[in-house]
Amino acid sequence: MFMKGKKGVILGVANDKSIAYGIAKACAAQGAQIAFTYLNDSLKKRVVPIATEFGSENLVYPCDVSNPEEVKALKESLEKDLGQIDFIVHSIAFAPKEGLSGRFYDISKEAFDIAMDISVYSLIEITRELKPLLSNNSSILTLSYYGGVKYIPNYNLMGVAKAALEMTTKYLAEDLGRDGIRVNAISAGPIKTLAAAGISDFRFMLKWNEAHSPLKKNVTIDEVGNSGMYLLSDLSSAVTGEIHYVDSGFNIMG
Ligand code: 0WD
Repeated sequence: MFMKGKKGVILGVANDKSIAYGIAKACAAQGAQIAFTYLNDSLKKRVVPIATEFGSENLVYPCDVSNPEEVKALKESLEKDLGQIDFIVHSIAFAPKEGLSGRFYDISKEAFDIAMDISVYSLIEITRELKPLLSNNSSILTLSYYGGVKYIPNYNLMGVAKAALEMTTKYLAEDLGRDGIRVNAISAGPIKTLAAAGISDFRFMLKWNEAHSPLKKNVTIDEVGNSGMYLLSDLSSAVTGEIHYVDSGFNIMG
């Protein structure tokens, strides 16, 4: 029971295919108490049964990270219902469709701002707003992708956002280390989720990764979940500022 006695919040469950769901499953199996958030009312219908599955039916809150009031309200609710927390999972990203295909130089400032706000700035904002609740032995985890390091066809605007997210992880790790807060990212291999459906030719990405990774397979949300649990637990107590690849080894290939 590596998460026994730990309480935390997971942002970014859209359904039971979400990476955040895999992380919740692994943490709950190790004894964690988990609060969940949902983006809007249509996702609420999906998230409430998932929270119930983990005994968290009374710990489900709205939080659209592009709305600072909802982030502040989340802090108030968590404080009231959980008090101190030990972990945060930020499993959120969004880019307008125009940023995920076509010519890169065509990206509008509006699309750029939206992608950076929801996929990057939200990690800073969530961290700042929830920091008063974090214990001095706590862990924050976000999700990245290799398209933030190397060119990946069609990943375009999200690639730029993931590069910024990875550096945000490192600067936050330095800043919060003195408070006993660790900040890490998992760079996951491609997985068929709602968010992935927005990326053109995603099926080709899956096939390519399977064929060209050392393990010759794609990764599952359970595998990302287990690695996430490690980074959220005391098993990784000396690990911070790390971008941990869970990608069947794809990133080492030339
Ligand atoms: O191949 C993949 N699926 C990979 C995903 C490989 C590597 C990394 N990732 C990343 C994504 O970029 C994202 O950061 O993992 C994270 C989770 O993505 P996911 O599990 O693949 O996708 P999904 O199940 O769709 O969850 C992402 C959720 C949203 O879902 P939808 O599909 O409704 O956009 O992010 C949430 C929302 O629930 N989200 C927001 N939450 C709060 N406020 C917002 C927002 N403004 N926008 C999106």
